Amino acid sequence: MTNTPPAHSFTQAIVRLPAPNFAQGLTTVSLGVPDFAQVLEQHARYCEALEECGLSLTVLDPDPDHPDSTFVEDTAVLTPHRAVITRPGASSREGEAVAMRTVLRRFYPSLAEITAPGTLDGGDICEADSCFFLGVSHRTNHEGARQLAAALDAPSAIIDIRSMNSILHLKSGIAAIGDNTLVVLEEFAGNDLFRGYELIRVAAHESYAANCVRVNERVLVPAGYPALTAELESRGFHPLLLAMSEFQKMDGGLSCLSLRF
Ligand code: CIR
Repeated sequence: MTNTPPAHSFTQAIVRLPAPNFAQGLTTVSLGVPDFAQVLEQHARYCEALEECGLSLTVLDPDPDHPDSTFVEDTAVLTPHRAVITRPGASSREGEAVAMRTVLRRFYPSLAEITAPGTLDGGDICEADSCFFLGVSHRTNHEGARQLAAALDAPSAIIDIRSMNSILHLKSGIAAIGDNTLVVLEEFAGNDLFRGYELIRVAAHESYAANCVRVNERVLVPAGYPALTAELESRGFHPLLLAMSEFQKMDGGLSCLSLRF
């Protein structure tokens, strides 16, 4: 039997530096135009935090042909044994996955790929302790989810978020933080799929913080969300707070800024 480490146990991460035209990426929110100097600062601090968590980073060059390309998580789904290159649901982002294929070949002997008519963004895939939750969204379709489920060869369940206008991806509203615990928006709390998990509910006014990320012994949490931070601490987790204001303006959260493996 293969000895599988916990889903939050990582040694490496891939990140991509933001391109100067970062503000020309896609967004559904009206929080203003990102300030590029702050974008770079917040990204640099994010990278430092991953290193503090014990990860070795592969830092990719900025790609101005793809202003959303710093959100690398959407281009692949990685487990210790498998790498699946996605086919992002936004056509402006398709080339990002093509570029990631070359990078991942350095780390994985073989790569699976989502193919047309499937579409899938990594942000829709949440690996919980014993199951992958596959979000069907305005980016990920049923065919993409079906192909991924087949490639992962692990238990999985679909969660359709297309009627939830408040989130772009499944992981904008759910985080699996290990120890059988999920951080969830209220809207998800009653879902039968989550019955066996400890749930930490995120209050509506802190909804952005639902996208937090367990990395080894720490949980990366966006700065400015004291209720969730205190709840995590009270349950024995160790939050590491990071300023995310400029990425939030482009619908990005903590998980999307890296591919961890
Ligand atoms: C997009 O709309 O595709 C980007 N501006 C944000 C992607 C965020 N990715 C993620 O949550 N996994």
